[in-house]
Amino acid sequence: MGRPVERGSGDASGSAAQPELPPGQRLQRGWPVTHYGPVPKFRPERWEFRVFGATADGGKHCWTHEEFTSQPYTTVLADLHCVTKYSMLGAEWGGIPARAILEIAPPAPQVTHVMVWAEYGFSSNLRLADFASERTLFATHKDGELLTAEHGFPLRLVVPHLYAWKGPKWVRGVEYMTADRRGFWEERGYHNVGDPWKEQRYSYQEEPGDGPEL
Ligand SMILES: Nc1nc2c(c(=O)[nH]1)N[C@H]1C(S)=C(S)[C@@H](COP(=O)(O)O)O[C@H]1N2
Ligand SMILES: [Mo]
Repeated sequence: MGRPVERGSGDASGSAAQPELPPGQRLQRGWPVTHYGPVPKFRPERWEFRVFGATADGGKHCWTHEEFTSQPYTTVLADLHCVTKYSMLGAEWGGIPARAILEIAPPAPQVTHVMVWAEYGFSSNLRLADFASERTLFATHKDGELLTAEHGFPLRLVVPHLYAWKGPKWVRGVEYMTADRRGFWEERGYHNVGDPWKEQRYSYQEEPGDGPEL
């Protein structure tokens, strides 16, 4: 689901291949900047990445910027779908897989969700399975280049199978949770799960089990 497919093949036969755009999305050329609030200034000496909450060992795990970014680097090819209806296709994101963090700082067995925290208290909640997807990445690069400040430098989360607001820019940590709680946009009318292929845009579309009561 949600993987980029080959484009421009001129195949108009109506095959059953996955369409390249989720329903209701239009193609965006270039890379716009979309976020709430100001762009934070990166101060390496004050930056740390924290994993806290219901960890397996009950403790907090912290990394400096240098420690975090010296972990094994991988790339993931993924599209970005903004809930405001544009999609940017075929970006190559580079960084550290979320799974690596789950391995180094494992969650307690009761953990079902995570809250991903960013600068200025921005947050987004994810089901543990979405966070643990092998394509979920803490990105430092796009198309081989370091992220720019407005696109989330030094670190942003990319969750390829969900709308882009599920991927905070300027990430600073992850909270392991034993129950679901809404993040910043999820508290403000956006869908708790946010699957673009199911067009889960707004919280009024939620079905029982999709999220905590509003
Ligand atoms: N910290 C933070 N991250 C954020 C947001 C935000 O408001 N704050 N907006 C999200 C939304 S709605 C989108 S579409 C993408 C946009 O990423 P871009 O500006 O790099 O295109 O960032 C996401 N990450
Ligand atoms: Mo967005």
